[in-house]
Amino acid sequence: MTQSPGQGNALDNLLTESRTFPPSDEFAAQANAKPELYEEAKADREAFWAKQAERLHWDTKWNQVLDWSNAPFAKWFVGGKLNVAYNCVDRHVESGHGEQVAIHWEGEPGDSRAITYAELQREVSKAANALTSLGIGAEDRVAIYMPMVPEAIFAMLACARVGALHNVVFGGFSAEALRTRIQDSEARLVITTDGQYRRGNPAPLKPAVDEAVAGAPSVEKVIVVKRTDTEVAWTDKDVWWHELVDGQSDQHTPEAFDAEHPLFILYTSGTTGKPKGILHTSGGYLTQASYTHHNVFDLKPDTDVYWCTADIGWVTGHSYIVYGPLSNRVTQVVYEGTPNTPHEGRHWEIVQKYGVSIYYTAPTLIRTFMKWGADIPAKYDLSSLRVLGSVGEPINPEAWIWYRENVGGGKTPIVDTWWQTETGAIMISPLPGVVSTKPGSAQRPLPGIGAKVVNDEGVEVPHGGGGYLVLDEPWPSMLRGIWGDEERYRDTYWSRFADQGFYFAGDGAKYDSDGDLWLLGRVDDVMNVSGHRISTTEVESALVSHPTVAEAAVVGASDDTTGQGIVAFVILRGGAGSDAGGAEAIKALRDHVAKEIGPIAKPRQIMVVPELPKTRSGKIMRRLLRDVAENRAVGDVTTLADSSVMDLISAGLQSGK
Ligand code: 6R9
Repeated sequence: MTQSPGQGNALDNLLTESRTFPPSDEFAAQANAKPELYEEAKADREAFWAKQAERLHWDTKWNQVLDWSNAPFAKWFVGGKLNVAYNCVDRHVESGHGEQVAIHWEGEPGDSRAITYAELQREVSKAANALTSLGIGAEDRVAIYMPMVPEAIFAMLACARVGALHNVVFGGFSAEALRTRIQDSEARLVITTDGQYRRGNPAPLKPAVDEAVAGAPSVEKVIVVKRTDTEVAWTDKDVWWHELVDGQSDQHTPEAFDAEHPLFILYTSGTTGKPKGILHTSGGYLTQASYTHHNVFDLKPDTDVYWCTADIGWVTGHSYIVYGPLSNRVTQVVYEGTPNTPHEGRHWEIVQKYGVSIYYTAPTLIRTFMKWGADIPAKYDLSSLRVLGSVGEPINPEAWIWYRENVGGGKTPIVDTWWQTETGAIMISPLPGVVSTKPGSAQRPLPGIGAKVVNDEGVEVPHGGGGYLVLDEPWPSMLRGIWGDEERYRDTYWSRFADQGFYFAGDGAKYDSDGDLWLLGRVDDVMNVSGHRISTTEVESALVSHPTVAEAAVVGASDDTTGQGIVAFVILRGGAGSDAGGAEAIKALRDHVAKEIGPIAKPRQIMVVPELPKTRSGKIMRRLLRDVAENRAVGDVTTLADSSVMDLISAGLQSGK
């Protein structure tokens, strides 16, 4: 492995975790998931997935479950036709649930809106008609750059309805990051808002779109939702959402598309500076999103209130706010803002207000709640909660136990769900009511999914040993490629274990002696900061694009709250003034990274150094820099071209330069 696991040695020690929490008889008796699912899937995987696909409404049934003849390009439910938006909205209205609340939307300033399935159907239909009026149809790309407002969900579903691909870009990304994503996907339309609420204040959003669109000639129109009512500059491409959409007919007949019709592109960091446009399609993706949401969260559509705290800018928002939950006729909370606005009990206040019963969040937030103190959740009535979920990075057992005790009242199952933008839906997770949960372990591949831990040669590692996580069977919601880059798709995921035909996930993993799976963090140059994937190269390119920087090396160092924190080592250009490396210069660099990528990529720490440790072939030895960043004794330096470099670096840091 080229990189040690995200949580360093801590996780190794915790692998001896032996506490387990069996489901109560009461929970098991009512659980959606039954133990037989594992057997059923093992007996006939394709028949199993075909049965799961029956959860959806198909206009035309498929004639082949899986076509893997052109591997690694899969086709699932070949010949089938469906409309994804119809499955998430209309069919629930048609089955008599039009008055059920689909979305309890909670704005950061305290405004709220309850949207029923009937209303959702009208809003999505109007938005779909608006897209059609702009000439947007099947196969067109639409970039969505919005905060968590209901229109963002309407927009995604409207795209799905007319067969256009959405490319949602997280609202925290910079203009530059937005521009490259618009350009790579050649989006014809951008949907955005005037501004967004962040930590109690309105912040402008549209200026970033203006800047991005100025450098992205494919964009013909920009639809702007009025959210904060901040004044915005106006160009002749711009049109207000309320002027374009509100007057449209609320009737729209959905068209059935092929099961393999592309649904969306979502960019994620890889090991190079250029983000990858992960492509997902319709039938297989929706099948697995729906199946996993039903079984992993045990959703009961008539009684549960579900809340996934992700942003729609990430894959978790796509699969577990929009497609999985809505296909299952969820009633869910969607919250616009930050967890400590206006106070640190905001999430628990919302749980109490809506009677949330299923809550799905990220370890980084759980650790933040821990820091804020157990007395905060203790002030609220959280007795409605019955299932808790975790996603985005390994959850350390302490955080897991804290979550169960202080949020779950010491009784709720916790589902630690491993998956990726590329896998489209959950792959590894305990099934609540079936599996005895174990703090810190994602435990086992879901029924229908195959996962192995292998060594460099692709040979399975015996239980107890660490290795690479691979997926050894195609799955319905797997990515269908990287937008516009077939070679990169093969190289990144399928070349490492080409002989075995395994998908290489990029994570280290280990099965313990009980056969439970532990995820040990990335094994490539991808960092995981608060559950967000950021590549070291991306941050390095941003740093060296600043005029004062000659060279930069970036590592992810263990961080108690964010999992990993970004630590940058920079060599400044000779000409940089005498205060080089001073607080101001460093602030300028951090701001520069925020401008190039987004605030989430701001280094936690920037160290100015005279040299970087390199091998004779010129490769930066990040392992040694990580030792420095994590305050450890520096490891083996014998492969360095100049072994005195590490002394220079350490001496410079100690003297405070
Ligand atoms: C859904 C999502 C994927 C990477 C993945 C892994 C890490 C996600 C995890 C987990 C340990 C879990 N990851 N869930 N690691 N336990 N339950 O996060 O997608 O943003 O693409 O990140 O996140 O390293 O490879 P994405």
